[in-house]
Amino acid sequence: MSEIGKWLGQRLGLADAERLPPGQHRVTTLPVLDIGIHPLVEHNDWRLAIHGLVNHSLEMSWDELQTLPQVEIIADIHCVTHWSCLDVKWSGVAVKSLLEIAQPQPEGRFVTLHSYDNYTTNLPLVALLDDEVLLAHSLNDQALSIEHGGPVRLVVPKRYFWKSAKWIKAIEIHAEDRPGFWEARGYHNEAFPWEEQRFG
Ligand SMILES: Nc1nc2c(c(=O)[nH]1)N[C@H]1C(S)=C(S)[C@@H](COP(=O)(O)O)O[C@H]1N2
Ligand SMILES: [Mo]
Repeated sequence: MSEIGKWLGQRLGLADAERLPPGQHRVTTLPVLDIGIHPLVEHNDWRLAIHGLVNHSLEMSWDELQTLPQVEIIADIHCVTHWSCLDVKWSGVAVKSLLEIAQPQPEGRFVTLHSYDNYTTNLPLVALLDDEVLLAHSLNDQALSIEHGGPVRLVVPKRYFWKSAKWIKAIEIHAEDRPGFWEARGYHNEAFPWEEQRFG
């Protein structure tokens, strides 16, 4: 390799290393991780409900989801089991644009994400208003496979990956915070990788 190539590689390597939060190592493909049930949800059967403390509860079909503005993000994904996958491309709909339709009520400050495998996870509502929080139907320009949560999963890049509910079925908005599946089993409620909020 040329000197300039080596120099560039080191520069890039360094840059990548700087993108790894504490305690993380890099993987180049996204592993499959979940509680073990891969629900098969056909496009025709897929529904996403938004309910609870909202002015307009809604139930969205796959076709309706496609009519909403489509966005792409490239994000670094960090899992609590210490791997990080950099520059993952997701396409879908910003959760924010769905929440604009549903109109959460002022006292609705927390959400539970419900999935087709009965997994749940929780977040403050404001976390979902971030532009890069997506209902993703594509991963690296391919239709999202079942093992990665297809047809549609949540992607919340700024938190550890367990907050990114695969096979998402409903967004429930309530006044009080309710721990989800892993949060009730000792995982951190907030889950910020740069703060290394893994447990407790
Ligand atoms: N519905 C559902 N979503 C889930 C999980 C799950 O078990 N069920 N596991 C979470 C965990 S712990 C991780 S690390 C990521 C893994 O996503 P991946 O399999 O696409 O890498 O999904 C998250 N979302
Ligand atoms: Mo995980």
